[in-house]
Amino acid sequence: MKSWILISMVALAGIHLACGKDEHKDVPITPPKEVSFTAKDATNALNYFNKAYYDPAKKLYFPTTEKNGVAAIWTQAIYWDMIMNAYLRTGDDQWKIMIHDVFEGNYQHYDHFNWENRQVWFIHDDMMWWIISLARAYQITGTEEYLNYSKSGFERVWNESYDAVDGGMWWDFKKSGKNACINFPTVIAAATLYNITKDEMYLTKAKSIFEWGANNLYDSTKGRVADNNVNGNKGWSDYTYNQGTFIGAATLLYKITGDSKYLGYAVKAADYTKMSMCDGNGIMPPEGDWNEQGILKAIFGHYIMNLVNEGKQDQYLPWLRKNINLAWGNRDAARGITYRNYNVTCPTGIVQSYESSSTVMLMQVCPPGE
Ligand code: 7K2
Repeated sequence: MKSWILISMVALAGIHLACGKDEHKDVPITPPKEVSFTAKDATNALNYFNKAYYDPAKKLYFPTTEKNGVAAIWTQAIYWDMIMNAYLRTGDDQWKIMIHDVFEGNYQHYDHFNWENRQVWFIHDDMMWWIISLARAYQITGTEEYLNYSKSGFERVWNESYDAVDGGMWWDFKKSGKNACINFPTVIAAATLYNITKDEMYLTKAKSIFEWGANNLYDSTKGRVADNNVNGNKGWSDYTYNQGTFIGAATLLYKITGDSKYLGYAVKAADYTKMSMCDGNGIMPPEGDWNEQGILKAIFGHYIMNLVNEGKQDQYLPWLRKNINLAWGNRDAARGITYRNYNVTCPTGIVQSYESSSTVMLMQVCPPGE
């Protein structure tokens, strides 16, 4: 009898252990889908992102959760923006320290921002993302060194990429096309440098490239931004970051000039993104796992919030919060990281930092609902 009880207990314990194990494997712990993110969540999201993707020794971000190698050069600038936005949101000195750390890591890794190094820099837009972020880092921290690199970088890119005959900026060193990803970031960089220096040369350049872009990379009836212009032909691929930089460029020019035509451009492009690029529920597109496309919505998020704040267009807030709440609710429960497709639970395996970045950025810039 006693041995029967003992055997039964061992067997039951075995079943219990097995069940516990299987339960864990077969029924993934999913966080509630319907969430309403808070300011604390915004900080947690960035901490989880940094835990998964930041290398505190090298002060650089990794491309994936495998923690090998270094994330693409231009994406480090966007992650830097994310830290700056966390600092602006919270005023917490830990993020200010990290602003300087991330600069240091990239400075060491990318040949001290030597803009002439053609191994480090092989395409104009990679440089322009950094030029924007360096100017912003100066605005936030007052560190002259950042401004100096931003100004020298702008001069370097302008001298080679601007087409003095037909207007606009060439995207690659071979001058094969004029893409949105160099043109509207150039406007943002020039307008930001104008705001800092009040040097009219920057404003003239910002207006000239915006105008060229509005004529050659844009459908004004729809508010749709073309991805590129090759030999005068507009390439119509929709990307959230192109809508975002167009919106950011127009918003900056609106603030500087007070000309409402720029605000009109920004609103039209924001409406196109919301009405024509999202699914039936207003959820933004998942954009691919190549070319670091997971980060594109982070860029969009940053600039649409400029339109909300600087252009006083808070009609976009419920839509942005809906996207954040879905993506945050669908985060990976164990690691706290989010995914580029907001409609599905974040995969439990290898995930790219790009794919995890957009919700984190959105949470730093978009205020939580009531
Ligand atoms: O075709 C270009 C660009 O026009 C397009 O938007 C993207 C789509 O692909 C390539 S460039 C890929 C990245 C390279 N470095 C910096 C980014 O601006 C750019 O997206 O994926």
